[in-house]
Amino acid sequence: MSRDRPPSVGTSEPSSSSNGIQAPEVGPSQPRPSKRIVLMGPRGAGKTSIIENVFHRMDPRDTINIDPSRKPTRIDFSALVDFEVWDLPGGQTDLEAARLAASTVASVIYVIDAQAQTTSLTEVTHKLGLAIARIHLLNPRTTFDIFVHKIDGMSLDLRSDLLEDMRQRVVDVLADLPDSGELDGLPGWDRATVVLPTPAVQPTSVYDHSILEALSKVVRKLMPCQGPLETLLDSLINNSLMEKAMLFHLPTKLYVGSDVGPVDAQSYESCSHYIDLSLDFFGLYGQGLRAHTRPVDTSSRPQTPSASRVTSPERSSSASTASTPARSAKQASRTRSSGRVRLTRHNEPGLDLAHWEIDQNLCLVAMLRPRAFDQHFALLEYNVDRFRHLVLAIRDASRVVVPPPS
Ligand SMILES: Nc1nc2c(ncn2[C@@H]2O[C@H](COP(=O)(O)OP(=O)(O)O)[C@@H](O)[C@H]2O)c(=O)[nH]1
Ligand SMILES: [Mg+2]
Repeated sequence: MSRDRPPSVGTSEPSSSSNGIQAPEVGPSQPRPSKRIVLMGPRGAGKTSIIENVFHRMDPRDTINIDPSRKPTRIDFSALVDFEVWDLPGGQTDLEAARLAASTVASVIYVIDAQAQTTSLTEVTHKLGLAIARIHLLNPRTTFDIFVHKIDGMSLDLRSDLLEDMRQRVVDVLADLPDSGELDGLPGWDRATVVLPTPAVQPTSVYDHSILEALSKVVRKLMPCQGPLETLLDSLINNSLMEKAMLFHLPTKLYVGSDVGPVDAQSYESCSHYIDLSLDFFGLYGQGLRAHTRPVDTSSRPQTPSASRVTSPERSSSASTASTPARSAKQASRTRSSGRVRLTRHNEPGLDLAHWEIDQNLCLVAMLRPRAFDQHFALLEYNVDRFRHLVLAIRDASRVVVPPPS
């Protein structure tokens, strides 16, 4: 797959706005190698299915036809930071054997088949404990996540029991390893000083949003710009009558940023469904994913409240009463697309969901209070325009200019 763009270098710095959204402190731009994420775990756990489903939008039902992986494969994508995602063939946990220097691996995701026999889970957990310990000794900065995969079809109770069981198994294995003697002789191992990391355990399935939520968390952990981004999103919602704002990587629907409030599964699903709806809608008109780079029709006006259940996504426009912010919004909306839907319940206006293109891969999705769009349209567009400029400055400051050592 090649959805990523060639790396580019940016030098622009975030600037401050006079309308509430302030530029956060962002360090000087530095060349950075891609963040390397490695998926490992037993054969048949679902690693390649995850890659195919998330990055190639393969229907989960088609993953049944995926051939067993024979060699490591890599996918690149860019979302503020550039990432490489590696899929190791079944059972391989030795990074060196995969020609990946541990020092270059930012994150390891260990995928476990939740539907596997309990006896096999014991063996798998032991193997993953050893892999975590070995990699940690080589690179203490590597983050670890365990995806307890294929949780679809399980009741909520069963899921939480399984997760708790897995967490306990991992904690036990990592606690027992130092006494087992299996780490003795490994470079860097010192019982007195080394503390083995406890990985995050997340439930996943390619049949629902859980895989995207879990992968989003991994990706966000690796983004040094999370702090400034969160500050910006927080400032945006506080100044723009928004309930929630999230920054999405459009090709995958991974979210790479959120305001400081929690991201519950329902908010994520609402935003994710909204993205699908918008893409389908624009797709109807032959624009598909690239709809987001087409010029916007500035002739339409914001819609008035409607009793319909879902208002069709509309192209954004600037308000006709052109204040300074409105003029700025108008300029921006000539080249960037946006849209919204209104959710109504029992004929009462509920939240509005809206999106604004940030760049060809990134999209801001927000939940807005009722009537925010109709009564404060110019302010909203102005603030989003400021937000966009600052996010693009963050993106440019995070760009890769040096290829990762291999
Ligand atoms: N039920 C279920 N099956 C899955 C899921 N993900 C993958 N699978 C199935 O697991 C099998 C092995 O998947 P594959 O990606 O080849 O595993 P890998 O060896 O770890 O790369 C395939 O038959 C997939 O259809 C999932 O989330 N739920
Ligand atoms: Mg595979």
